[in-house]
Amino acid sequence: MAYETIDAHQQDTPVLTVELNRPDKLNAVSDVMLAELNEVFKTAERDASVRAILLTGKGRGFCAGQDLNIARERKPEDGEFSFREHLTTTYNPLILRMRQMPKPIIAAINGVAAGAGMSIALGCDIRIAAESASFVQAFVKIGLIPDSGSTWLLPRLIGMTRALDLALTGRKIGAQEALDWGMVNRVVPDENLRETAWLFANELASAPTKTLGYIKRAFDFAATSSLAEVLDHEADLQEVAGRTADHQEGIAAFLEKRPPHFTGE
Ligand code: LHQ
Repeated sequence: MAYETIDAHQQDTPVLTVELNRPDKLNAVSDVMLAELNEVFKTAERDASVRAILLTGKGRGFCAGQDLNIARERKPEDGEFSFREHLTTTYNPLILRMRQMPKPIIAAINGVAAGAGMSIALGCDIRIAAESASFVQAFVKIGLIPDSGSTWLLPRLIGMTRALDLALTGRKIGAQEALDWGMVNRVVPDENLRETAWLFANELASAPTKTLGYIKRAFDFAATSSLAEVLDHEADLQEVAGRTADHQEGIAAFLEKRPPHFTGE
């Protein structure tokens, strides 16, 4: 399917690559981009041939957050625009869809990730950053609070002390600091980003896909539940993971001393 603000491609591979495609604006988010991202993730969720998603940006930015040219035209004081309505119908479903996606999403962060663009990066499961990548909780600079899940995701990744530092000051941090703080999984030279992220995505795409989905679900559930609830939830999910063909294959491969061939079933 042809999109206007993103580029999605998957050729003879279980990895769907999604590129944000407004490079002149550092891939700032428009309403069309929000609709297209929601659509591409919805389609990927249902498409069994997709077993991992690689998200990156074209040009020198990953994503600069909400397009401020569009934001300037909006007049909330006239009742013509509601931040609440906008968020609950566009960004929020997108972030929820990413967190609930039963397949891994790998971000290849090629440049700046600012505002909601940083939230989108945080909504991914694995973050591989180029050395020149940077992160900005830009919201406060324009008098807004962090949205699109940043208040939930950021402290869970880097702790409350550092999350509040970034959110209150809006200061930019580089890839190495993000790595030291546990916000990204790896930092690689700019020229190696695509290759590294691609290999990572392919490795995850050959894993037991359904189980990866259950693992994501288990961790997100655990983030807001008691130990007793989590133990019960783990037992429920293990009940289904234990009935997958990939579980049988994993055991057989181990006992037969050969690499497993997981099919995602
Ligand atoms: C942009 C943008 C941009 C348009 C760079 N828009 N053009 C908000 C409102 C409503 C509802 C929902 O949620 C939200 C959530 C949010 O995301 S709020 C936060 C919005 N984002 C920002 O405030 C970030 C604004 N951008 C920046 O601070 C800088 O551009 C960063 C730090 C991202 C990058 O700085 P530089 O590397 O120095 O690049 P630059 O500033 O020169 O930008 C390059 C071009 O991209 C430039 O256009 P031009 O025509 O002059 O070359 C910028 O105007 C454009 N651009 N971000 N968000």
